[in-house]
Amino acid sequence: MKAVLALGGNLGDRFATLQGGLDLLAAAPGLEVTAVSPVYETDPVGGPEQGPYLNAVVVAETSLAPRELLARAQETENAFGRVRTERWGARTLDVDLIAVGEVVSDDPELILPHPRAHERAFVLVPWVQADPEAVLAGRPVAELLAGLDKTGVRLRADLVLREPA
Ligand code: PH2
Ligand code: MG
Ligand code: MG
Repeated sequence: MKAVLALGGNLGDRFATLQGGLDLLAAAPGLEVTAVSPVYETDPVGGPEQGPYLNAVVVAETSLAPRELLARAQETENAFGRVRTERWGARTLDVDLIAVGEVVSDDPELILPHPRAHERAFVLVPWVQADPEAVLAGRPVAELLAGLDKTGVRLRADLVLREPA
């Protein structure tokens, strides 16, 4: 199945953390990274006053079940010192599952597709760069993006993630 993961963080060495998170995810058995988006610097959406994020999207081919993927994502966050305090607060690394194949889940621990992805330019802008054909819940991501404000999402062409071997 194809899995789409969104990475973001706004504390510490943000770019090193994104690269480290990507490398750690890619090291998981049963997950092969097939595309990595450019890196974007993004204004924080929601939550308390906080600094700008770096965001990127990773597309992978996986044989892992959604629950196992979620566990890998959370281990990766923990490995980079993620501390959960306030909802939508500042963090070193956030790894969100955006979509896993065509799986639809309303389990409160893992809602798929991600319930807010369709309205988040900081997810959809990098995603469509990694996969121009991307579809979210039956709608082309490029089309979803046409209706969103993208002013808070800026390409950081100077920061390029290395695709894991
Ligand atoms: N993540 C959030 C809340 N707000 N804003 C930006 N720009 N990027 C994020 O990754 C982000 C956010 C909760 O996960
Ligand atoms: Mg998130
Ligand atoms: Mg998260």
